[in-house]
Amino acid sequence: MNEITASAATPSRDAVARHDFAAAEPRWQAEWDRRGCFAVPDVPPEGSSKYYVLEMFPYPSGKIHMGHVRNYTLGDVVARYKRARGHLVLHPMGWDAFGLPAENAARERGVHPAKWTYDNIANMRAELKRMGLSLDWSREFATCDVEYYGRQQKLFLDFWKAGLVERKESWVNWDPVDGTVLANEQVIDGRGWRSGALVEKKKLSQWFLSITKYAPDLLQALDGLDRWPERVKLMQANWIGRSEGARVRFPLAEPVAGMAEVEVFTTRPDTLFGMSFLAVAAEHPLAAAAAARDPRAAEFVAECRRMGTSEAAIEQAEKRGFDTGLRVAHPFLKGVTFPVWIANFVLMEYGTGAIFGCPGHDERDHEFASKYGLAIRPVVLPPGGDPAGFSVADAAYTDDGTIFNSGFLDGLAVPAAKRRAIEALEAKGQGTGVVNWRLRDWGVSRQRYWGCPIPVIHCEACGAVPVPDDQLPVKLPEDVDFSKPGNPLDHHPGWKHVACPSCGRAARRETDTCDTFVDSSWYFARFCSPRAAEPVTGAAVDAWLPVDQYIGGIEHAILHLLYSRFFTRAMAATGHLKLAEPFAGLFTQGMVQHESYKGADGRWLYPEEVEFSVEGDGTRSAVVKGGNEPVTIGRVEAMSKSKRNTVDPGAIIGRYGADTARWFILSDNPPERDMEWTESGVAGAFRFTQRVWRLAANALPALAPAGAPMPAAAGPARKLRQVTHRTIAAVTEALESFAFNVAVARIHEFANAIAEMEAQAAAEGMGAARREALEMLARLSAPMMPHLAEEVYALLNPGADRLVAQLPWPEPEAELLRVEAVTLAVQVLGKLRATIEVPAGTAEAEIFALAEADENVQRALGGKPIKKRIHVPGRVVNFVV
Ligand code: ANZ
Ligand code: ZN
Repeated sequence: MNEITASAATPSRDAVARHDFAAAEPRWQAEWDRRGCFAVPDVPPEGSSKYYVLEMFPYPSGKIHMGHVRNYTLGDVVARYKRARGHLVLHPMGWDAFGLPAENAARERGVHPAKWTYDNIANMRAELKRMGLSLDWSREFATCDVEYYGRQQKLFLDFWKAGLVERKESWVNWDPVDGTVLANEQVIDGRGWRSGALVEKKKLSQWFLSITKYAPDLLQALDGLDRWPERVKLMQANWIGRSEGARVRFPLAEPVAGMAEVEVFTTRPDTLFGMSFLAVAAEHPLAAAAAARDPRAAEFVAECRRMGTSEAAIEQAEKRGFDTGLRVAHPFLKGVTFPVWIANFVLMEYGTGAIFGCPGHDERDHEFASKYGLAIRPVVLPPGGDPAGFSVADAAYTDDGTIFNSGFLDGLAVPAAKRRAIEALEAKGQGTGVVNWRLRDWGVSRQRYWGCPIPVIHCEACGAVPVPDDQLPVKLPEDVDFSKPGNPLDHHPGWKHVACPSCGRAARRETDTCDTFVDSSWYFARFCSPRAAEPVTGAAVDAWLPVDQYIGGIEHAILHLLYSRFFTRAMAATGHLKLAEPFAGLFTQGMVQHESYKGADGRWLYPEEVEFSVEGDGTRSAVVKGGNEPVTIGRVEAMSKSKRNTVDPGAIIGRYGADTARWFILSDNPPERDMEWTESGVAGAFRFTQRVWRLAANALPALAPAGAPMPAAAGPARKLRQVTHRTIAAVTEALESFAFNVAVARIHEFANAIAEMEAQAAAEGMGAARREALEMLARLSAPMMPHLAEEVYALLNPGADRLVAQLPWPEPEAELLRVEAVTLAVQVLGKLRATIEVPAGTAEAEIFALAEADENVQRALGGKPIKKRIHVPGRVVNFVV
């Protein structure tokens, strides 16, 4: 078994002068494949140590970009390293394949979304394969495969049974032209991002996943994620947004439309005496009541509906309001009432959709009160402040302090005043202390074709009925018409008309499909047994999950990761999984950047359209290739299609090979930081691949046979062995800590050291030491440059039965790591006078004696008595006289 083929193991001898990557890379890829180096079983055998490394799967947009190259190279380094360390590594790949671009392609170019998507996948799969990633391709799937989304429908129904799915009415952004709901991000200046139509706020019945049920746990469990970046945990915590406060009920001076009171949510019940108004959201029932009585109120409400609705948009928009003329009574001040406003900065979806305004101590309220001439009454005094002179004219005071102007709360610190105010409200039956969460339930309904159909049938008699198991999967119809606006599933002639599974009467299929974030919330679990009949197989997920190392972009720090954490919990609640946290380790990579270029008329230019020249003083200038139109060299920024500062990975790999692209993308900066892609950088990486090849090829005739005894005596050969083993230790440490750029730097130094030793090729034992060094050069580079590593290793070991991809990670010999001598700087009064070399482990007293005995030191001391001796081990000795 696993016999080696001559073609794979023995690079052509003619190629000694140059590493022929174009021939070598596909050859090694085929060989890894043939030997099944990266395939793992669904259930790891007893006693194996599993490691699951996963990169966020790509959206099949058509071509891979440099962000993918960086992401998948990082993951591949981890996978190859962990495999060499003896782990059974699960490293799969798939496609996050549903989504709007496929539908846009259908509308704009008449190509079916399925064809567009699967063609793109074929293209991108080929590109990824050229990168030489150590993936188990047998596990590949796309979320638009019915084998995947059918199982997702099963999960949806299981969640429903477990009380984790709800159908509720909610306010949505409705694009009347496209006939669809828009996400907040898709509303730009109040208009639909595609249609440009004025967006309406509309109440719609939608499907929701009950993520809020897990809000406390999702927050608390962040503490246990010790291999996640702090930044990501903080973003999640803010998104979940736990705040402690109170709900306070304000009686209306006179009841309206059957309402006698308004309830607000506040985190600052301590500031109740600083109240000057109450405000409700435009969608609040009280606003509706006011609108029914007053056309101007109705006009204001309508205007608010047309506004951009994202929280960020509201935060930035000018604060605007309308005084309804209604008034509420203060809970503690007898006979005092305040006006009720409708305000655009109050969100219906948060708290109760109503607030009490305290302009002295809240920024938004301050801005609002200043604009409308409402009272500003300070009630929190900063530490050391003067109650008579303190005012909040320019800005609200939002920090801690002592309460004043506040009756029974006077003199209390803010936290104590909060508790006291809540007690008083509870005693009067006008409020309660509560914990509020910013997190909302997850609305998953989308009025689109290219998504996972929500497996529900609506019956006039029975209501919403789950699609029975034996009718799953609910397949997307293929014959769809994109010429009309709106959801093609909705105006498909036949698809939605079905019999009610419960009473048999004519009923209607749900035509909403799932938010694509649902698809990406459990794919990591499906990878464990991708062909299973059930969504997941217990034995597979129990063994493989959690993902040990997840790698992806920071743009997914909130939604994708939070949804996946929720899904894992929901799948545990429905018996599919046994764990809560899907990703034990998370790494977020930086972006790939490039200079940007503009032509004389300001149009963006691709890097390959530009020709550079360097002046005598080193300044660079550029013109458009093949002419003399001047080019402005712009900032280095994230690669983007709109600025055309992109470089096509396919072209780079074609020109320099995959190893070069991988090596360069790892070399420049720590992986968590942004890195700049430069032509000179790639060219340098390419030269390095050739250099490694030449070092090995040139040394070949002088090397001892494999297995020859290693030199023991001191001398150049032993020195080389020390360098080799120190490099093994250093590269290992760098790979363990994700410092891949450091690993690259150490390997560069190692190559330099090997080259410097070429002059001493004839020294005793050098044949064996050099063989070892070159083999290690190959093996240590293998996670980063896997093809070159195989090529060099095979050159050194023709006919070897194992590939580098199958070899264990090298261990350094402790004896060769030992530091034998230490060089110390010797100072007198802080001034360098000599350097001495002492054997490692020399006692301090002896070090002082040796330092003092040095001729130059003696001269500097000039016979004066030494007052103080200082020794910084390994670095410096200083004498004070
Ligand atoms: C009175 C008050 C006085 C407030 C004060 C703050 C400072 P977090 O921490 O994010 O939970 N608020 C409550 N519901 C709101 C809504 N639906 N839309 C807009 N704002 C709302 O914020 C809670 C605070 O945000 C609440 O506390 C409330 O204003 C406001 F000196 O109540 B506060
Ligand atoms: Zn029915």
